[in-house]
Amino acid sequence: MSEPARGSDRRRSGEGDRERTERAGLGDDVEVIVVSNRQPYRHRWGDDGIEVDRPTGGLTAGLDDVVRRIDGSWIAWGDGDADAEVVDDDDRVSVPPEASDGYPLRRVWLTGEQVDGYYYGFSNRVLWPVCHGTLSRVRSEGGYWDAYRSVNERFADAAADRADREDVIWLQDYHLGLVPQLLASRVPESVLVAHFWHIPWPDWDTFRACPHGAELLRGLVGNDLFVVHTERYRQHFFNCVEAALPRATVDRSAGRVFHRDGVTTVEAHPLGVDTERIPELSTDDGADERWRRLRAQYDIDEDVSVGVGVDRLDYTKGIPERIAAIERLLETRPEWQGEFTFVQIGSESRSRIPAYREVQTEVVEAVNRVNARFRTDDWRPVVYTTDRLADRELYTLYRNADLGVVSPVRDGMNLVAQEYVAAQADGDGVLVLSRQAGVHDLVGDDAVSITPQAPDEFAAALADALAMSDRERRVRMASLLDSCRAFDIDRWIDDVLGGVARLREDGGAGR
Ligand code: ADQ
Repeated sequence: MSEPARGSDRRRSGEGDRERTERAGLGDDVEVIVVSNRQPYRHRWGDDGIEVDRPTGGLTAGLDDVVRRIDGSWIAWGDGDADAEVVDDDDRVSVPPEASDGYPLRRVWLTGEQVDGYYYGFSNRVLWPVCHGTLSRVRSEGGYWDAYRSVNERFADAAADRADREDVIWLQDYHLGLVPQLLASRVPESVLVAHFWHIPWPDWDTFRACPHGAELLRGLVGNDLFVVHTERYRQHFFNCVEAALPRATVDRSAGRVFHRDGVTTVEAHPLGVDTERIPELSTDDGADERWRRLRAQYDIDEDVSVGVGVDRLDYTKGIPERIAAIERLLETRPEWQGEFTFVQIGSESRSRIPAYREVQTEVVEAVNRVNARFRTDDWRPVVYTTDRLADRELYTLYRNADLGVVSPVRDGMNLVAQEYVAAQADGDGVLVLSRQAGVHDLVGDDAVSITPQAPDEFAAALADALAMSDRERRVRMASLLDSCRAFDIDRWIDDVLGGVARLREDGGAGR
């Protein structure tokens, strides 16, 4: 498999469409190198040889398209069992597979022990629960931190190997918190380092429970630009830096942290979805037929109202709370029995961690309980599947669902809420949304707001949403659509890359 020329070689040959880097003001001689734990494409052995799949998640799909358009490159953990079969001598493969205008994906290999300590350990048993404020779930075993550090070194080496001149290294998420600091001694000062943190940044009173918290913060202030979803997270980050790094100074009006090794600019840019592509797919020629098939597959009667939830099976997503609220709705408002079906799509996630296996069991038990209580011969209140839906099917389901129910107990942003809104080409769906999701800051009370841990209030909100007049549905949805379009994925990319470009104009890296 041949790899496309490195950015600068392409630039010399005049190839490539650098529209977005140029638009952001980065110039056409800059390569954006995305670095993330999860890769956009994975090669696996299937029945007929090597197959390619795409991990679940809106972010990798959105960024993949961008990296392609800007002739960037990507570095990520090669976690597919056939990944090593398709790379070249430098561990790179061109993706998307078969595309003539692909970009290089460099795979970083990790041992089972590293994955246990870095991914299932420090990232997902320490940082994830700390940042979501679920401190009782934090488990810090010996070896987690060392594995996190050594894997971060592997990623920093891979990024440094690729970056030169004025390139931009764009790190994604909490798995790579030490990479920025580690890059300082590995890349020239002219290379800019930016980092997007996809999960909440908690207040200091929560973050101070984080083992190695100060070291993590020192890692992150190695960035030239650190970006979170919301202003609240940004203020929390400043509070944590002030409390944990006594020698750092925060200038809130300038949005900067000054520290021993330089300056870090901190910005808030909410991540959005592709508000053009989603309605296109939810209304294309095959959409009606797809909806008929989905209804048959999930046994949804033609006349019932439909609600939908789509989540990774994570304890932060509030899925058992959602099912409990549906149970309360059917109990207290029996007129909805036989008239409302809720479709819950869940995708398995991090199952090696006990808390994740527990939530999977809890969801199945809750669904069985509600169905056993209320189902009739020709109606089932909750349909539950762990199928992975293709985009067209997912968006068709959203479009035809009367309610989109998003009820995390804590969530950095939540793309499902925005996907549901974007798919409402008919303008008449209702979004029921937890106040504890970052996206609530964006759309506010145009959604029907709920607190997931309050089942009576949640059930009453579901009833209100189901009974809402057509006029009110349309007014609210129009406003929700405006918010999601204003903060779509293109805006996010322009804002983050624009932030990098402003730093460059101001004199380059802060390190
Ligand atoms: P997540 O918590 O993984 O990521 P979330 O915002 O909930 O992300 O989005 C999940 C994505 O996976 C959505 O695009 C959804 O459509 C898709 N998905 C899930 N199950 C699916 C299935 N079975 N079939 C098809 N698609 C499925 C983190 C943070 C979030 C933040 C995102 C982006 O936790 O708060 O919004 O990053 O920054």
